[in-house]
Amino acid sequence: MSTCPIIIALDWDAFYCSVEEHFNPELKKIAFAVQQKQIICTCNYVARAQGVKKLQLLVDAVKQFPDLVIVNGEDLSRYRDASKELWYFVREMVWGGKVERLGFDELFLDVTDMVDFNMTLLDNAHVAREFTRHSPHSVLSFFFRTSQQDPSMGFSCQLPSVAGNLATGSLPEDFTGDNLRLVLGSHLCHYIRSQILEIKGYTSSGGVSINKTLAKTAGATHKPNQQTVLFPEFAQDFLDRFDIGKIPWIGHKSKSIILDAIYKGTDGVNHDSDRTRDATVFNVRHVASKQLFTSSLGQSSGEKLWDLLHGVDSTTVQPTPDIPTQISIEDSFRSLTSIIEVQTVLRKLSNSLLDRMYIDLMDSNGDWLGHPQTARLSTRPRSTGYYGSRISRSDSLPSIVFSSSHSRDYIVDYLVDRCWMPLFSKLIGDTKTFDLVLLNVAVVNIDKAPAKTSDITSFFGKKHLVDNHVKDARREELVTKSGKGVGEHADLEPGLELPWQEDEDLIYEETSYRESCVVCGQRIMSFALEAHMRFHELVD
Ligand code: DCP
Ligand code: MG
Ligand code: MG
Repeated sequence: MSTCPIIIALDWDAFYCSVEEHFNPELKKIAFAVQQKQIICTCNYVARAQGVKKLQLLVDAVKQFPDLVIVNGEDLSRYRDASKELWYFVREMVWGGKVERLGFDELFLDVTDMVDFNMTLLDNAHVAREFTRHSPHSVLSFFFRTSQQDPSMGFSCQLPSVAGNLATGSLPEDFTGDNLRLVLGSHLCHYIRSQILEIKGYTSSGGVSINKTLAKTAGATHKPNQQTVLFPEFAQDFLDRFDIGKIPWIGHKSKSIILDAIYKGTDGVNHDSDRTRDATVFNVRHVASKQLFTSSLGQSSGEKLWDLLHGVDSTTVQPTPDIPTQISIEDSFRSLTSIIEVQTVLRKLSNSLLDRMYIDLMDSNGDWLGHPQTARLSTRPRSTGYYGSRISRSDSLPSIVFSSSHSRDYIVDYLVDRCWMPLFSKLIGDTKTFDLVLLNVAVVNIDKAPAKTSDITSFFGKKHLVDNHVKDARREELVTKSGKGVGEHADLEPGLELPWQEDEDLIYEETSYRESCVVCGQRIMSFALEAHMRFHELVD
């Protein structure tokens, strides 16, 4: 009996552009790009056909494409709202709501139950007799049921034909068992994507396979408005041709660690330039070993990454909760050295944090859906570099943030003066001088609110008196062995760019989440940094 999961990965096409087009359909016909600070964070497919690239510097794009229309995308609220709406819509279609959000524009759907229920409806004798022969006469019209209760709900499809592209261009010999389940998954993926387009007006690219990594990787191969199925027997061949940096969750940092470990000579020196290092999955699998991975990346990260290169990913789809587990906002700098600068940044970050709390934690009646208990401030000293460890301190979150009777400015000042600055003093210790490259403010430990919570004083009366943040009661020292704070995934070993968590942050990070490129100094959204570094690899 087959047991492997059937996973669909969805990624909205040119997402920010699609949202803009939704509000202004005229844009559909023209080449346009969405700008955030000095970068084009995305562009529509009309623009891509002309050669405009995602993550191009604005100045270059405008010079190269003088007719390109630029839309300002600094305000993320519309994208966030659309992302949520699409997520809720998809969740309704998936049994048990097994849908995990990754960033704003990606979803993982575990449709195993839906597929297996429909497998039980298939005439097994027919399947066993006909579907192994590849006979054109063996086509079966099948009604895929999307409801267990209502037999009229569903859609028709032809079996064993596959809906969408094949990741390796080849069809399996055998269309029974897991392969047939994947075929059913491909039809379901097609149906879900069609519903999204018909009812919500958004196109997406989909991948269907037996785990999240394979589904996501497959889905990225045919875009826009297409889908791709990857059968397990072809998974290794499929992965082998990618650069390891293209495999989801293997970031720039992990890639360099792996390549350094492979190409380091016996004298401990790298003799090969980046360009001559063969970074294909095929090569890395053959010249490296699991032992080399674990010794360079740590036991757990090494094993996980080694498994990913072999198509093995046992992480399950974790349905995303309605309210986030934490909200964090950050900004990065070349060098932050004065208290005045720190205060200015903290004021700006506090404003963004409050915006985000209102959007993500408050319902349309103004009632709080979740109550963060803890405020956390993190930083990264310049001495540890742009990829260095963060250090964090945290304390109770002043309940004034939930107040509707104080002005925004008052709340922001209160937070800066009485929450963040005391935490900052603890962070930098006795030293009078500091040089920082990052500041992050976060609210964590978010409790789900009881049904009716508009009376904040009754809810917070016991735990969160307005002034309780200054109390010195048992403050956790949050710097751990690895230098990361609690909530910063302190238990992780270096190397694994922990995708799920990092991207969970992504959902809740603000536009200001930028880092400076160590090569050219440009300020780039941190999740774009890796792509940007690839750009350097190509041109330098
Ligand atoms: N985004 C961003 N900065 C980045 C990457 C993405 O601001 N470095 C934003 C803009 C994108 C959205 O996130 O619209 C989704 O990112 P994708 O990488 O999925 O890109 P698109 O959806 O725009 O295009 P595609 O059709 O290639 O998926
Ligand atoms: Mg996308
Ligand atoms: Mg995406």
